Order: sequence, then structure tokens, then C-alpha cells
Amino acid sequence: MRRFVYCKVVLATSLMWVLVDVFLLLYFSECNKCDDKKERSLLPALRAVISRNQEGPGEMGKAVLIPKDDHEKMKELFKINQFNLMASDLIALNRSLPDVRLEGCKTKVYPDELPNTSVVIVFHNEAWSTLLRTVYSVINRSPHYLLSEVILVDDASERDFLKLTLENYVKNLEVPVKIIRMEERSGLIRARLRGAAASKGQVITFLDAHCECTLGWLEPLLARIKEDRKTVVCPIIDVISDDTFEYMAGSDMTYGGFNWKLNFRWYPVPQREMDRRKGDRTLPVRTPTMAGGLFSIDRNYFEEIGTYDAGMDIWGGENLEMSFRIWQCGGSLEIVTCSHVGHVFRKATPYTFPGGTGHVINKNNRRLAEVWMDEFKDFFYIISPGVVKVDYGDVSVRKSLRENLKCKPFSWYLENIYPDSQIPRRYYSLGEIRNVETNQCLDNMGRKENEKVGIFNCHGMGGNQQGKMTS
Ligand SMILES: *[C@@H]1O[C@H](CO)[C@@H](O)[C@H](O)[C@H]1NC(C)=O
Ligand SMILES: *[C@@H]1O[C@H](CO)[C@@H](O)[C@H](O)[C@H]1NC(C)=O
Ligand SMILES: [Mn+2]
Repeated sequence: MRRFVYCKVVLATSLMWVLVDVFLLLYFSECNKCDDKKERSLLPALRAVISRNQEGPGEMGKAVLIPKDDHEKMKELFKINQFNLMASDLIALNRSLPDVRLEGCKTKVYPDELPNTSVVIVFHNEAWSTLLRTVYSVINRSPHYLLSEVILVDDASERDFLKLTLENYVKNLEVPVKIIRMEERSGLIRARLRGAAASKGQVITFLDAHCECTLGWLEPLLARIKEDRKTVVCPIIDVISDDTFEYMAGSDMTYGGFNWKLNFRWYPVPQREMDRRKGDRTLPVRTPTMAGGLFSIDRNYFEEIGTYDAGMDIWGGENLEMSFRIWQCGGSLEIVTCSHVGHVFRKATPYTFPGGTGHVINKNNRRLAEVWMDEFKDFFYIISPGVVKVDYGDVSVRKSLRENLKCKPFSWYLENIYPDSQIPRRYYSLGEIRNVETNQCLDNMGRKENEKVGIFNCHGMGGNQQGKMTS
């Protein structure tokens, strides 16, 4: 008897959904005659209904599991891009994704008059399926009146399919897609500058080349910039597994920081920031730094604030440079928690850097420290003593930019924007703690905060043996 009732409930629910579908389809087809605005608000609803019915590998962001027999081949293909290319190639370029937003985000209403955006995507030897899935997700999940164009900047890729084949393919897409080719390998920073210079939208949105945008990702970003054009906004970056391409929601409870070595890191959103938003997690989080891959910025503001440091090479440090610059020079940096974009996080980079990864990042970080960090650069130099030998070129242009924009000192940033930083604002001395009898030093042994310290032979190189006396 109970089973019978259960069946009736299931049937009734299915019937209800069918009716809703039919209603929406009818309403939508009627809409040929109605005004543009109605169509705009209906499209996402219709798409959501359609995507509920999708089946196939990876649909609704599900994991793709490769059968055992293909594992050899899969491992070979993995090496090309450092992600599971076989899985990615099985997934539709327009696959459906779950709606991972907070409930409060789904019902938010944004102004009709939003600035439009150019989407700039830099790629270097990217896989066909990941690159085009990025482009499709942008086109299919952005209202077209807000999408000025998509600009693909090819940083001197060598793969054939990224040449004429790609050019012909994008001609048939519903949104103008422009392809710009760098003459030689130039790195993310210079390639983005080129893309930005060619863009026409009122806002520039930078994305990585292996992303997937979710329903409603764009409107909250643009709405925030409309409210305050000096706000630079990032979506929540969801995780697309490099092994299975499963789509996993990122947390709205983490924000960007950095450590003494100037590595970008995620940290829990502190209580003071929760309090400022009165506990409303759908409001944007003010973040001290950004990861750098995905953000939107007002086009003119991007110029005013000094775009990127073109003296930096390839990649690395540019995200912190931009973060410090925005905050110190009167702007703000936020994570808009109602906007979700997925990104394939990889465990290793598939790219080779001209000059070597370590050297490039050290040079960029020195430029960052010299221009923006005032006396606090010493923390960086003490903890990574090898860095001071690296030549960082001429920073006079960036220093005069800082002067012209009347930017605040780094101590202001630490005090007001990043008080939970590991860098102490006041200290009496820096050094090692040595037992002069045994010549052994306190050493954090590479462990995390609040874990036990160890004892190791003193090496006098700072790093794990660096201590500070704060009171
Ligand atoms: C993807 O495109 C195909 C072919 O145009 C279409 O049949 C399918 O419904 C689309 N999938 C989604 C999730 O929109
Ligand atoms: C973007 O908006 C500006 C200002 O409203 C307008 O002049 C321009 O034509 C728009 N671009 C596109 C591609 O919609
Ligand atoms: Mn990436």
C-alpha cells in the first residue's frame, strides 16, 4: 500500500515537471512577438530546464571515468596538457553544469542597464576541447547584449589545430570572436595587455583558457562595477578536476592572501569581514589579493590604474602586484560570491618558461617588492635570501606611476586591508633562535602554522629558521 502511494507521488512530480516544461516552451515560442526584455529573463529559465534533461559524459558537471582498458592511452594523453585530455574530449563542448550558487543569489535582481564586456582569453598550446568549452560557456551563459566580443590571444602556440581550423570554427559562433596572434612567446602579462588594447567593451573580463562559466556568472560582476567603477571583481573559482573533469563548487568562505615568500594563498574569510557584511554571504567579500586568472575590471579604470607591469616576464607575481596597486591607489578588490566560474586546477604546469620558472618568478616578485612594499620588502628578502641576486630591471616607470596616483604606503594596506597577514606590522627584531652550545636552531621544518616547531642544525639562510620578536 505504502509503495503505491510512493509511486503516485513520483508520478505526480514527474507530471508536474512535464507541465512546467510545456508551459515554458509554449511561453517561449510565443515570445517571438514580445519585447526583448521578456526574452532575456526567460532564456536562463528555459536553459535550466533543458539542461536538467541532458545525458552524456560529464553532463551536469559529473565526473568522467575512463574504462580500465584505456588507461595506458589516457596516461599518455594526460602529459600533453597535464590534465585528463581523454576525459575532456569525451565531454560536450556545451555541457550542462549544476547551479551551485547560494539560494540568496538565485533570486537577486540586477539593473537592466549594465556595462557590456569584452572577454579576453590568453592561450598557449591549449587543448581544443577545453578552449572551446570555455568559449561556449561564455557565449551560452552570458546575455548577448552584455557580451561585446570574445578575444582569444594566442601566445605563440605550436599546435596546428589552433591555427586555421580554429579561425574557421569561431566564425560560425553567435558572438564575434577575434583571434590575436603574438609573434613570439610573450607570456600571460604581455598577451593580456595586447588583448585589452584590442578590446571594445566597457569592461574587460579576463579568463583562463580552461574555464567553464555557470548560469548567472556575468551579471553580478558587471552590476558591482556599475555601482563602483573602481572595484575590481573576481568570481568564486570552482574546481574542475584535472582527473575526471568533475565540477565542484568552490567556497565563498575563503579569500586571497599571501605568505612571506609572496606566494598567493587562499585563507578563511576572517570574522571582521563576515561582520562587515552582517553575515550576508551573498554580498561581495573584500579580498586582500586575487588569484589573477579570472577577473573583471572597468576598461578605463584598467588604464588609469596602470594596466600591468609590462616589465614583468611571462607569469607570476602579477596578481599580487595588481592587488597591492588596486588597494594602495584607492580602488578595491572583491570576490563576488554570486558569480561562479570553474577552472581546471593542475598539479604541474605543462609549459616551459624561457629562462626557467624560478628565475622568472623571482624577478617579477622583486619588482613587486621594490615598487609596492616599502620597508616590508625586507621580510621577503630575509626569507628568500637567494632572491636579492636576481636582476629586476628598471622600475622607475612603475615608481612614478605610484607617485602620480598618490598611492598609500604598504603599512596602510597591512593595517587596513590585510590585518590578518602573517607579516607583522611592528616588530623588535628578526633573526634565528640558536642554541649556542649545540649550534642548533628552532626550525618550523616546513610545517604549517600552529604546528610544533622542530630543531635543526643552524644554516643561517633564514627560511624555515627565520623568527621574529614581536613583543
Ligand atoms: C549542446 O548542443 C547540442 C547540439 O546543438 C544540443 O543538442 C544540446 O542540447 C546542447 N546541450 C546543452 C546542454 O545545451
Ligand atoms: C557597449 O556599450 C557601449 C555604450 O553603451 C556601446 O556604445 C557599444 O556599442 C556596446 N557594444 C556592444 C558590442 O554592445
Ligand atoms: Mn589555469
